[in-house]
Amino acid sequence: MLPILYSFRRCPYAIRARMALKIAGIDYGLRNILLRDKPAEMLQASAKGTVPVLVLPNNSVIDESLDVMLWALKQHDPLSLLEDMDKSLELIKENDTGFKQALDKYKYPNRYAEDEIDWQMEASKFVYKLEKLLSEDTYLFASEPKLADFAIFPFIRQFKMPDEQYFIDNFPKTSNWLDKMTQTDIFKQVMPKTQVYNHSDLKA
Ligand SMILES: N[C@@H](CCC(=O)N[C@@H](CS)C(=O)NCC(=O)O)C(=O)O
Repeated sequence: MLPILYSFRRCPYAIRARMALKIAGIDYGLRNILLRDKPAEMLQASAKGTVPVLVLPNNSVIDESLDVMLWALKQHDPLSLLEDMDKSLELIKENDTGFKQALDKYKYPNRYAEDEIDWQMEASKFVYKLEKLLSEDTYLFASEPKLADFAIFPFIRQFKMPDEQYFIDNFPKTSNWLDKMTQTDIFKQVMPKTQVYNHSDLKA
């Protein structure tokens, strides 16, 4: 029996989980879901209702994307992504907390219109940090990508979207890094549109 992954194609957390499983060479049954219509089986496995959720053949459940990455890579880490992991974990924590909050507000400005805060500027603080790291080496911590590169770039892909020119002009190194990460075969292999679980008529 294969593990089952509940996933949503564009979700940056689900993308990082799918990539780690792919890199580790772990096969799984993909259940591509709609966030607005979550399958009961998924909510039964993890009541918090976020993707990704990985259900293992022994029925244990991993419902945090970083835990899915670590679980997969601890079994097989052919790209040595876990090398020097503490630095990666610290940066990922920053990505998943302050940056992610600012990113959501930057992406959906109308929802936060009454705010006085410039969310583009708030989110940019973290991206400036990446820009600095990427001016010292090709990837965040080394000349090859590590855990942090794979865990963080799906979020920077979202940061680029509201104002591509702003991103390219202000963060040339990060922009170049993002291009490299999105051009990898691994990313392309985990991004195709697939049939939505329990919606045989729908692809997403
Ligand atoms: N901390 C969780 C966050 C996962 C998360 O928030 N995923 C979003 C989609 S990108 C989600 O499922 N949101 C629930 C919803 O929109 O209903 C993780 O790392 O796995």
